[in-house]
Amino acid sequence: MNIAYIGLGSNLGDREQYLVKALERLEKNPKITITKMSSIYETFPIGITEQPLFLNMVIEIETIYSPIELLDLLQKIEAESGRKRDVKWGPRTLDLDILLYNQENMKSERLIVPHPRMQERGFVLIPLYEINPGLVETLFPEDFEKVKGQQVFLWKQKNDIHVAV
Ligand code: GSY
Repeated sequence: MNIAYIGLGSNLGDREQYLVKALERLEKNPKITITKMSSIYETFPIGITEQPLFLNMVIEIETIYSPIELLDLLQKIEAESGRKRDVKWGPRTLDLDILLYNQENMKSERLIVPHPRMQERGFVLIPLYEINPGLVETLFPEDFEKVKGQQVFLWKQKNDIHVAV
């Protein structure tokens, strides 16, 4: 069984519903089990800063999908949310990023793992720390100290997130 970490984000429309629907979609897939889920954080946009605030969270999954199969599924779920890939770094209904896949390093045109910018992003490292502090301390000790200063605010505790399965 493979262990992967996925970052979820939304900054358009009913942001929480986009995250919850994506969780439900993943949980219903027989080839995926969500094993850990962070709280939801409200975060200031990185990249294009003149856009709405994001909701972000991170999950750990077990899966028999290969990385590319998992990417295909995540892109399908993004498309189902109505996401359009027109503005790079721009607002989106749903963003699903593979952050880590086992301890693998891979680089192809479609996918780089570990995610190449994850260590600069408080909206990734802070929820990841919540679900696996040892992993963050081992892989990104100095980065984690730096991103703590970014504007990432607890928005909903994980126990209050209701996912229908
Ligand atoms: O790469 C994910 C999309 N994204 C985000 C995001 O999810 N959260 C925040 N805070 N800023 C972002 N900028 C981009 S692009």
